[in-house]
Amino acid sequence: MSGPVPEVTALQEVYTQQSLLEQGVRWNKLLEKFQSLYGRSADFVARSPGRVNIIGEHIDYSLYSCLPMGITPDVIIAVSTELDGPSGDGSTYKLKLANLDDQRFPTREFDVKHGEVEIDATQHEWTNYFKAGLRGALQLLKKKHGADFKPKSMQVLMDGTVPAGGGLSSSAAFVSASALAVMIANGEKDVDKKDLTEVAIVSERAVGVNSGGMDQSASIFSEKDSALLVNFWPSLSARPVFFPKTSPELIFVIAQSFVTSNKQVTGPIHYNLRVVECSMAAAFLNAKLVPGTELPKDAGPLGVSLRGFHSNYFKDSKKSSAEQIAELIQLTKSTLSKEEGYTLEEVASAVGTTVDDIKSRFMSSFPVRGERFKLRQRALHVFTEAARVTDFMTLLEDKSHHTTSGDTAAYNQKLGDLMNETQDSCRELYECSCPEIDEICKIAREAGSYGSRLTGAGWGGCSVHLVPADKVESVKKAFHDKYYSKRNLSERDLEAAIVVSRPMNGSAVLQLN
Ligand code: NG1
Ligand code: MG
Repeated sequence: MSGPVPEVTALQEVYTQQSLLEQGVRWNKLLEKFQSLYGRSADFVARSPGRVNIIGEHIDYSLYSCLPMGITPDVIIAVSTELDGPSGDGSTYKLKLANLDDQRFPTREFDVKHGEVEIDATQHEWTNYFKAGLRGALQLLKKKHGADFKPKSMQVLMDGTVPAGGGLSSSAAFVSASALAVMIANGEKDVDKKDLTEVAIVSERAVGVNSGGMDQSASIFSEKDSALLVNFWPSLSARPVFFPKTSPELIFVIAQSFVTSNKQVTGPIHYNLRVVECSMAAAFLNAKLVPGTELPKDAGPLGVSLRGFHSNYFKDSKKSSAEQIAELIQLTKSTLSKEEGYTLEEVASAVGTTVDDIKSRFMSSFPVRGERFKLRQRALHVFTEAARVTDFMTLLEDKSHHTTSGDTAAYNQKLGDLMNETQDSCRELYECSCPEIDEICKIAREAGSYGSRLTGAGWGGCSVHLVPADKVESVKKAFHDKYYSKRNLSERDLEAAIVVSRPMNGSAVLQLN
């Protein structure tokens, strides 16, 4: 389902009827402020939304499929390019970056020399995300147009409504919208969604996170009224997946925990460490179970993945993918037997190499800290989660449920059970939940949610709940009574605490003149 990022002419094409008024006010504010800030009107606005992941958590960077959907909160970037063309020889051009929320995100100006964008990932600075998208887009443009390519100067004003550090992928929305804005500003027509996604995935790694590709795919490819199955193996592809029209309708309720996990800070002991553990597990299993073979090089952040080991192990096998995964779960239990985790020395000896080699292969691109690497638990999470995604998809695509008759409650509960199992696995095996998220899930289930779990990286952030339409109000009330009212939250936080979003469109461009 590739093709160009759509150009829209009206906000109706981007948002739901219910949110139009509010979004109209917001877009007008953006365009008016643009005019007053830069003394001219914007040429276009690029938009990319956040996402919620329904199932398939922490397996994208192991190159297993996941099932996210685009949501209403998004990043919108207004741009003009006409003024301040490139300097005399075209080697330097100027960027002005402002944010509607200029208290929290102060305006910056910088020069880009010879198309090189410097990013200091050690600084937690909001414009880094724009620069990441800029760098990726410029690389692509240079590749396409050759050495003569001269980027345009840009004036930029952005606004983001995806809560930062909240698991709804504010970063990917920002990077994807930025890369798109740079492509359009430089005259690209019909920006290909797959090219843009690949640029955004690689770009985001420049900000210091070893991320997989789920968020950028969801932000760019999503379509109204459907979830998105994102496959990473053997290469990136995505397709819409429709939920059965059950009665009462199934709704996704997204609830913030207000525990903020900042990957730039906690990456070395959380996110980036998990990426390393999964890649080490792949190398370990490969060395033990397919000795004498190399792990195939692939698009994972560290160049090898559990999915790569999977295909190496089952080369030419006739078994179904469900049988393969079931076997991998058993093999992981017997091969990676140490519950307490492995030291670097143990990993090196199993792989048949030195500690230095392991460090340079797995621990040199991003800082990680760890004494023992829990390869067994991480691999078991990945394989069982991959199986749950398949089971979830099988349920969704079982046409007998695409009617309003039949035992919908039992069917819905099956979907919910899979989400609940994901939460258990994230808590026990992947250790990426936190007590607050566990509590929110319990509150929701007691109030009528079929399935409740963390969404996104975890260690705080957001949770997602599968709720029948007639229980949405009681679930929301339970969150307020039993969780939010016990915390000291600002008006603004409370407003953003719960999002009830339908699946929304991905990236789009609104041309203004
Ligand atoms: P968040 O933290 O929600 O943006 C991260 C990764 C995803 C994926 C999920 C876990 C980034 C940009 N995104 O999402 O690729 O691995 O965690 O499933 O790092
Ligand atoms: Mg993110």
